[in-house]
Amino acid sequence: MKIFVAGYRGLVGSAIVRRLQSAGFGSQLVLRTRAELDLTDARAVRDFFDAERPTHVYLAAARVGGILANSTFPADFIRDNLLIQTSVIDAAHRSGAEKLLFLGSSCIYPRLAPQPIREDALLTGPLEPTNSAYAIAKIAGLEMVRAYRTQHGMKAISAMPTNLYGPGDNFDLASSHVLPALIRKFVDAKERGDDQVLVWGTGTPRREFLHVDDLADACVYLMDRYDDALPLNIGWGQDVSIRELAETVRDAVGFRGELAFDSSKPDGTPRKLLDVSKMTELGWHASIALQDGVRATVAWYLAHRE
Ligand code: GFB
Repeated sequence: MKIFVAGYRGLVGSAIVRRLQSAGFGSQLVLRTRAELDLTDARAVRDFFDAERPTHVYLAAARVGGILANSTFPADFIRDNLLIQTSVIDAAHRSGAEKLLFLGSSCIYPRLAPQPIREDALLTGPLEPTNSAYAIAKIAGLEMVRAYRTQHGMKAISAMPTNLYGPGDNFDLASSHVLPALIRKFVDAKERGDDQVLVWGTGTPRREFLHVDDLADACVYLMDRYDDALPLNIGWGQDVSIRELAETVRDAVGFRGELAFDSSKPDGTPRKLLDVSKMTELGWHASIALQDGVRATVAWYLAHRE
């Protein structure tokens, strides 16, 4: 077995590598940095797969970002994701890889999908405009997985993670997702002695958060046990409002000031909670509760922010 984790320096890829290493697969990993292998370069990706012939592929490489980055740079999000996933899925097929796991995202479901969102809600309604370019690229990836299964008999599967967080996340305020942004804002505010922290939007949107180590565990579980065209939701099973999330982060950081809301910033989709009953039926469930995961991620940030 030779395992290629594409995007191994990112939030998801690094968690998958940690999970595989702890399961004793460390010596079977083949990893490349972006400088060593540009995954948007189809020729380079073909050459890499022909030379290394990985048997198992975790496609965790993607251009990702929070609501502001997605709405400011939609061209980069659609271009890079289409190129990365097309290059990797096609090269894996041509070089005879035994199994590939592709990662979608909960934001590819319709903006107003019934909650909790079932897998069959895909392509049943209009998308959330703040991330439609990213979503359409990811939907193309899901369809590509389905098409390569049908036409080529490729053992390719897709998983749909909810909003993720954890060690190795992006804490840059302009491009990050809400959870790392709030950790940074509360830590900075506490250290500066500020009396309030500004939270984007109204605080009313609801999101579900999954620790990335739970996602990595689910990915390895599916690689071993699942081989079907249906993409599977992976989530925690409960959501919180952005206000509740901010209070959780505030308490984990130990900031004593107030929350203020900047309603000039977009709320995005009003609610995003995945129906995880299919994963539950398969015997998998997440285990890291939000309070524990946030506390651990605050500690990680304080130790690694330099
Ligand atoms: O995490 P986030 O950027 O992305 O924002 P989405 C979630 C909610 O948190 C929005 C609010 O309502 C934001 O307005 N929020 C509050 C903040 N304060 C902040 C802050 O300081 N920074 C950020 N970033 N948000 C993303 C998609 O949507 O979901 C991506 O754009 C991706 O495509 C990801 O799929 C999972 O949950 O709205």
